[in-house]
Amino acid sequence: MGLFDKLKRGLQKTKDLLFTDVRDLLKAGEILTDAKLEEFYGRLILTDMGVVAATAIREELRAKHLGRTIVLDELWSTIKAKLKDLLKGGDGAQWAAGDPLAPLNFASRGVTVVLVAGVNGAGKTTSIAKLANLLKKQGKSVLLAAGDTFRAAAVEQLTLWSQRLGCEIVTRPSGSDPASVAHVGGMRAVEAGVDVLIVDTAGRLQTQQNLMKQLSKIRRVLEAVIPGAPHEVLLVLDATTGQNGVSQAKLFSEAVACTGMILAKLDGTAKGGVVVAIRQQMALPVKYVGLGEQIDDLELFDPDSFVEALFEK
Ligand SMILES: Nc1nc2c(ncn2[C@@H]2O[C@H](COP(=O)(O)OP(=O)(O)O)[C@@H](O)[C@H]2O)c(=O)[nH]1
Ligand SMILES: [Mg+2]
Repeated sequence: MGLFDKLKRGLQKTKDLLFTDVRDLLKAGEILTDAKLEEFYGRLILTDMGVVAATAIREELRAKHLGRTIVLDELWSTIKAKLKDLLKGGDGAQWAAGDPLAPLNFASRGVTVVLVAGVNGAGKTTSIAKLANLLKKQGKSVLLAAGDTFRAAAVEQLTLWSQRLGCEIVTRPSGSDPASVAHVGGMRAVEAGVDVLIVDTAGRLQTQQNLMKQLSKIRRVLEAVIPGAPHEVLLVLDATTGQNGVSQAKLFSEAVACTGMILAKLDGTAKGGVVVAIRQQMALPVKYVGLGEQIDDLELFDPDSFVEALFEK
């Protein structure tokens, strides 16, 4: 299956929400009324794209099409253009769709360190496996560090992925200081001369403050071993939490300086519009989206492909 088809399939629930019965609402040949616009606005809101984005789309439709005969293709192209605008934002954080590693900031020389953070269950460990797979497919060697020592199962889970991927992993017994895992991981990465070290972290500790402290300690340790590290700090957000996830992510990124986001489980939600809300409400670019539980189910986030996939039948 091509990447675009995968994205389309991953967005199916969001597409269903947006377009089921929409042809009864917006019938070709009828006049576009205020009432129809309001109802369509309601659909947009349900996708969790946020009031600001949904209002911007409604107003664009109003300006261009209100009181006119509905031509569906024209409506869709107005919406698509506006959505692309909203997703691209002002900072030009977008990447050529062809290169899956384009969003990553690589070290100019030596080991590139990617630190992965996010709440428990967001999809961190799975996303790490997927990212390692992407990297390996592009010819990069990868070392994993099992920094979620809070739960024994987390270490086992990443170990299983490492075996499937055929890449080395650094672990410590559960309960160990995750900063020591980061330290050993950094040392081993340099010694082995790998291209990329990916460090997993815990998503839950006794308190949020403990968690944030732990993350900053891991950062400091990595930096001490490898100058300039971590080169990427990716925040993993669970798309199924929709708008709630955005506020959670804000808290997180205030505590640890993040460089980008992975939006996991986009396939499991009709709230795919949350990508737009994130773009509107956070300075952090969405770099990848998760579209399933398998190793190949991670895609670079590209606004144009995203919007086209959302509107393609
Ligand atoms: N459908 C779907 N499930 C996912 C995706 N990413 C992760 N998951 C599932 O979400 C659950 C939690 O993932 P995990 O990586 O363990 O989260 P962590 O606690 O943040 O490390 C697991 O059952 C994963 O298989 C995704 O993109 N799509
Ligand atoms: Mg995990």
